[in-house]
Amino acid sequence: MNRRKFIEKTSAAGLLGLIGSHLKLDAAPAFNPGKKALPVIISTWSHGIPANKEAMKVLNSGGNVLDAAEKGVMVVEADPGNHSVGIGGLPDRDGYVTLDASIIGPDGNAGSVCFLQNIVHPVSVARLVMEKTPHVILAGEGALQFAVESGFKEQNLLTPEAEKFWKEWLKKSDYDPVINWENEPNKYHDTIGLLAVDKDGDIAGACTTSGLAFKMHGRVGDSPIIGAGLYVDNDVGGATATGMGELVLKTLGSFLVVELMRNGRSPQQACEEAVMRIVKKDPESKKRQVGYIAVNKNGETGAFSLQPGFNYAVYQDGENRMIDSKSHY
Ligand code: SD4
Repeated sequence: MNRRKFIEKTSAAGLLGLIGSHLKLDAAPAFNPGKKALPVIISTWSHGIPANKEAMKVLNSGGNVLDAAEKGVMVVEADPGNHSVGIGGLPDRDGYVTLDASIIGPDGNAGSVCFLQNIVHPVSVARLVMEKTPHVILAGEGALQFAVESGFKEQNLLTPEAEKFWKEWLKKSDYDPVINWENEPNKYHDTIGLLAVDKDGDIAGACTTSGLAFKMHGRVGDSPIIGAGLYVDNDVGGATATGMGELVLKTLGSFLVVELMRNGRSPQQACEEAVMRIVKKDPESKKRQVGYIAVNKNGETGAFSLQPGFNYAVYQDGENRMIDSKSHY
């Protein structure tokens, strides 16, 4: 064996050994379809309550889990009083409302749109990208063109109230996303990410947002990036993220959470470990917020955030309720 071949062989073997010892790739959690925990819907922030309600209604009326995820988040997209998703979302620093959304079904198919303007329901455009095109992501003008060709109506998404917030912000134009802007009533950013598991343990997820308020024109966050803001593997579970998308993007957070569950972590442990990855790698973590929620195929749920103040809604066993997430700092 020449030297090069030897190095190739030994490094491949080393790599396999490493994978073997650290990642049990097929170790999905045991699935018990009889369990009372199913169906379950989990979603981010208090707008999760009406979203969960709609998603559960879809499941209870015989709809499939993908419809449940889409219809659930559409409630929030259509609410002009919500300034972080769909119509009424806060604009970028130049005054444009630009939306990001993604969706993943139990078959592992995924679709997303980013930097999309003038369409109230980006999640439904993302679903059509998934179902009607050979692609996963459409962006900007092309996404809008596809939406219009598919029958979506264009509409101005900048409501007078959102415009007022923007004009207020323009006075200082100081862009530094601070922790838990989310909690100021009627302001700023809270993405809706929703995960649904039906009674058979099939999983779908959706995530939709106007992104960070007053972001740079053209900025795309984590929410439309499969594996960052949203990930589902029907053998294991699903995860979705909210908060400062840049920190989620750099650690591919939702994919990480799902892979950790695949390797035996509970949803709670997986969310905690993914947040700790950010803490370890990113000095920004001290000043920013990120929250993850997760569910596994058995209907167990979990959540964790960098900072206090993150909450989420869980609809399970007949009850739709808010839970305060634990946090690192
Ligand atoms: C983003 N993750 O665009 C989104 C914003 C968000 O709660 O989740 N806010 O970075």
